[in-house]
Amino acid sequence: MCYAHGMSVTSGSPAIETLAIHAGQPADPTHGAVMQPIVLASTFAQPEPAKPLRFDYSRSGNPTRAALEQCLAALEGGSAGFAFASGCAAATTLLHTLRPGDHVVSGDDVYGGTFRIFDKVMGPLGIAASFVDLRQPERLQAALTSRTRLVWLESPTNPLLRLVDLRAIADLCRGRGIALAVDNTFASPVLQRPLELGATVVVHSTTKYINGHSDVVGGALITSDTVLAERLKFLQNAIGAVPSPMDCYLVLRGIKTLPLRMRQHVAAATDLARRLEGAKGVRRVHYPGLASHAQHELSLRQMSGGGGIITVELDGGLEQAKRFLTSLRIFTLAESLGGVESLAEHPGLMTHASIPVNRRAELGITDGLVRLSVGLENVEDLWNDLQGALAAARGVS
Ligand code: P1T
Repeated sequence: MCYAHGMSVTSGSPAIETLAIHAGQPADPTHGAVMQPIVLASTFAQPEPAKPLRFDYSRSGNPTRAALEQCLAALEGGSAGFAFASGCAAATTLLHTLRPGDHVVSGDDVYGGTFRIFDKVMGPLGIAASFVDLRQPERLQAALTSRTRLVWLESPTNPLLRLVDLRAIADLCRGRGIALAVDNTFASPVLQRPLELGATVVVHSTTKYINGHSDVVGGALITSDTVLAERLKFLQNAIGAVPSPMDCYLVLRGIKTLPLRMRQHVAAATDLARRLEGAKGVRRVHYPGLASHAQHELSLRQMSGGGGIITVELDGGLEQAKRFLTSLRIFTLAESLGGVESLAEHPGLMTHASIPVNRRAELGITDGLVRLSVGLENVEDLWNDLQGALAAARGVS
């Protein structure tokens, strides 16, 4: 496969740093432009009726989107990638491979918007979902029915950063002919590659680390299953929730620094998680890279770093959490994660508000829980910001 002009790779695959910059992006053959052109055309001239060249209409396929899709496939080690207008659009398109009467087992700790798709969009269409704590793979076995067609999970999970043993779950699924979808948004392909561990399809909100600059909403699906890839290609075009060429370009540009960014996100989050563990006003720190994380050993086995998100249970309740969040000066109080700038949010009131309150309580999404997305600012500045907000939460100003 040729990754770039003059760079033909015949043996072995280049490392992820090289793929991030070159995969799917050979120099433009017309002008030699080294950056991918943004092809805004909605339609393409055809030499004969119904005999297009490579592209005919930009919902079906577009050169800038194709470059992004090839790059995403290479990063995840898949053979086909599909880009969407959002992570939710990617999820909904994948779920349209199912039929009424089919059953999905989903991890119980997932993004609130994903829960809402299962609960309020796919449920009424006759596709039932069970929500299961997949930290113990045996629980999956108990939840399967003769109609289960798909297992869906996040690892690390949003917002509690729990892990699922991907290889163990993949083995259970494969034995029964059930597809496994892994939402790899929190880890990114730099820290975890689910297809290599046996997943059927990887899901991304490219809005997050993949783009990394909080200026695009996007999503992706990546697979090596050729039958599923054919179906996804059909559904991507038929449903039409595709991203604009401009957004595809921005995501491609963001990807070029993904490996570099992830290394710094992990280094800073590990440092801050350790400091937060001993800090006044902090009840508990959830971070897979900490030795105190219940699944730290699994994180060492299936990830190459604990990620850039830290979830913290503060002493006290909603009032303390609100004081903490509104006292931050460098962390911005906002939904989303994975950008160069640090963000903080309250899962119970914000990203996971669509999950019923009793289910949130069962999961451990408490009033005092806050989620931090550690950005690329100076770590001492971030620590000072957190210390100031912790003091404010305790009523010390
Ligand atoms: O926002 P969108 O691009 O549609 O992606 C949805 C999505 C899918 N999967 C995971 C793990 C996610 O975290 C998200 C979006 N999450 C947030 C906006 C958030 O702040 O958690």
